[in-house]
Amino acid sequence: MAESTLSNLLRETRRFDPPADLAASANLTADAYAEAEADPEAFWAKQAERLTWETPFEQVLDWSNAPFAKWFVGGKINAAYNCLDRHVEAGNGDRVAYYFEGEPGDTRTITYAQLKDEVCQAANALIELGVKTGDRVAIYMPMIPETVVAMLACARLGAPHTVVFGGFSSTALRDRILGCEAEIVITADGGYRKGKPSALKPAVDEALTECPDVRNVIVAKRTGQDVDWTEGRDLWWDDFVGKQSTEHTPESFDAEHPLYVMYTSGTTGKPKGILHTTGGYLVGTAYSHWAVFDIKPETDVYWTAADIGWVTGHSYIVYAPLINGTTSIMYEGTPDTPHPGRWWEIIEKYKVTILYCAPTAIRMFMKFGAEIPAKNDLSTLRLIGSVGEPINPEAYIWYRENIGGGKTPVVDTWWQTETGMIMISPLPGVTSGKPGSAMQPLPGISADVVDDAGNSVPNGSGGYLVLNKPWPAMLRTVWGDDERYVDTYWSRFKGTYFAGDGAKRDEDGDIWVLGRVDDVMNVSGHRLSTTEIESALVSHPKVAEAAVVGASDVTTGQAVVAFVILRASAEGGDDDVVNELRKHVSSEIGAIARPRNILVVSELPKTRSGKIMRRLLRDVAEHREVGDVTTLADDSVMGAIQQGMNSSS
Ligand code: 6R9
Repeated sequence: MAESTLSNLLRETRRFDPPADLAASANLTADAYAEAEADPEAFWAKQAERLTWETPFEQVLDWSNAPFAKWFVGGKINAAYNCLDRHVEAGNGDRVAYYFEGEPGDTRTITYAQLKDEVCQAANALIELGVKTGDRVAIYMPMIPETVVAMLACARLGAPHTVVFGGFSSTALRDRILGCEAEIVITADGGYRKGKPSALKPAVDEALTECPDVRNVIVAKRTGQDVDWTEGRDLWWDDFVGKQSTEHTPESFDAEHPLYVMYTSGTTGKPKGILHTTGGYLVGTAYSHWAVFDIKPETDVYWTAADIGWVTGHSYIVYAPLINGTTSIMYEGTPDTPHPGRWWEIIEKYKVTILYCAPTAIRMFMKFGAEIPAKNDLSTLRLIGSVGEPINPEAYIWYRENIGGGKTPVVDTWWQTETGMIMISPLPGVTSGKPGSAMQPLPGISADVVDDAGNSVPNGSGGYLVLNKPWPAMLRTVWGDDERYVDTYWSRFKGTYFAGDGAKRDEDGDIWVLGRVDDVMNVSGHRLSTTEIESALVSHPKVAEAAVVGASDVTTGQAVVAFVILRASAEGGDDDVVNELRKHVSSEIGAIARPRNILVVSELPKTRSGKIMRRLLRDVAEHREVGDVTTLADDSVMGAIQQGMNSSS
C-alpha cells in the first residue's frame, strides 16, 4: 500500500460507538476478552457446545507437535448433521435456510428440512458412485442451492470437497483436481452472470482430458445451454440425484477428519491446498459468526454477498450460518444486473438485517452514486460488515451512511483462507469503530504486530501481523505438503503464525491491516500471486520474460500490471500481442487475473544478481517517482520503461 494512503489512514480520528439497543442485547459483551484470556481452553470448550458431538472430546487442544494442531481430541462429529438434521430434530425444520435469488429473477425458498432431504439424496448419489470416507470430490458450480447441497453431501460422508471458483479456467480446475486427486466432479451446465448464461461444463470437459482418475461428473441443469456429453461418465443431477432416497443416516467422524481443501495463491507459482478439518473449523466459524454478526437466528435475515468458491462463502454462506440455524440470502449474479440497484432491491424484498461484503463492491456502488441505494428501504439493516481487503475510510463512511442509514455498526473483519474464521474485528455491541481499522482480535484470538526480529512493536508503529496462539479453525497443513506448511507460515518467526500482511498498531493499540508484504496481490478482494501470473505469461510462445506487479486501483484495490519482453520471433503489432496475452492469462488462470495493463518493454530492471526489482515497476505502474535505482545492473532501463508507460496510458 502506498505511503500516502498509509498516512491518510492513520490520520483518521472518527469513532462510532455501538448503538445503545444493539449494545444492550449483544451476544458478546466486553467481559469475554478477559474470560478467554484467563483460560483459553475453557473458553473454546464452551464455544464447542454450539455443536452436537456424538462422542465428546477429551482434550481441547493438543499442541505437542506444533505447528500441527489437534483440536477437540477424541471428539466425534458429523458436519452435515450439525448444519441440518439437529435443527430439524429440534422442531426448526420449517425455518428458511436460504432465500435463493437467481440473476434472471427466479427464486427458491429452501427450509432446513428441505435442505436436509436434498443433502441426503446427494449423499446417496455419491455413495452409488463409490465415494467413500476420505475420497475427494471437486465442485465447480455457479451460486445455486445445489452448490451447498453438494458441499454438505460430501461433508456428510466425510469426503473432503474442493470447491473451485466458477470464474477459474479449465487449467486452474485441472490443477486443483490433480492436486487433491479428486475422483468425482460436481458441476452445472452454467450459471447466470451479467445477464447471460455463462458456461461451466466445457471447462470441465477440457480439464478432464488430463484427469484420468475422475470417474463421474454430476451436472446440475441451471441455464439449459447445450452441453457435450460423455456417456457413462456424465450424469444429470435431476435424474441421478433426484431419484435417490431422502433417508441417510450420518456417520460421525473424528474432530480432525478433513472437511475441505481450498486452494489459494501463495508466494510461489503453485496455489496451495489449504486443509481445514471438521470440529475446530465448525466451532471457530460458528463462534465468530455469532459474535461478530450478533446473530439472532429467529429474527435475522443474513446475507454474505460473496461467492461460495472463496473461503468467505465456505465459512459465512455455508457452514457458520447453518450451524447457527440462520436464515441466509444466496444471490447468484453480479451486483449491477439488470440494474445497479439489484442488491438494495434484494435487501428491501427479504428485509435483510445483516449484510457482509467486500470493499471493492462498496467502491463500485460509490461510483454508481448514493441515489441508487436511496431508492430502496434499507432500514431493516442493523449491522454491516466488510471483508477481503483493507477498507479505506471514505468507503467505510459511505457504506455506513448510505447503506447503514448512518446508524449501523460496520464490522471490518480481517481473516484469511488459512485462518478459516474471522480473527480481528470490532464487536458490534462493544467496540467504538474506527473507519479503516479491524481493531482487536476476537476474544480467544491472539494477534500481534512485530518487527523484523519478531519483537512486538510499540503502539504507534508498523510491522508484520502475526498470530501467536493456535485457534480452532486454523489450517492444519498444506494438502500433501507439510514442509510447505511449516516453511510458509511458521518459519519466518519461530512458533508464531506469519500472516503475510503488514499492519500498524495505533496509539490505542488498535490494529490497522495494510495489505500483503509478500508477492501476493489483492484484486477485488481476491488473492492472486504475481508469480502465478508471470508463469502464465511466459507460458505463451511470444513471451520471453515477464514481471507482474499489483498497482493500486481506485475500484479493485489493486490491479494487475504486467511488463513483458517479447521473443524476437514474436509477430504482430504490440497492441495485438497485448490483447492476445490478456486473453491468454484469462484462459490460464481466470478472468480475474487478466492484466489491466501490459507494457511491452525491451528490458526489465534487475539487480546484479538477476532479481527483478518489482518495487521499481510498481512505482512506474502507480505513476510515482521511481525509487532508489542504485542496485540496478543497468540504471538506464527504468527511463525507457517509464517513457513506455507514459505513452501507453
Ligand atoms: C477472508 C479472505 C486474505 C487476505 C489477507 C489480507 C486481506 C482480508 C481484510 C484484509 C485488510 C481486512 N484481507 N480481510 N485486509 N482488512 N478486513 O479474504 O481470505 O482470500 O485468503 O485473503 O486478504 O491481505 O491476508 P483470503
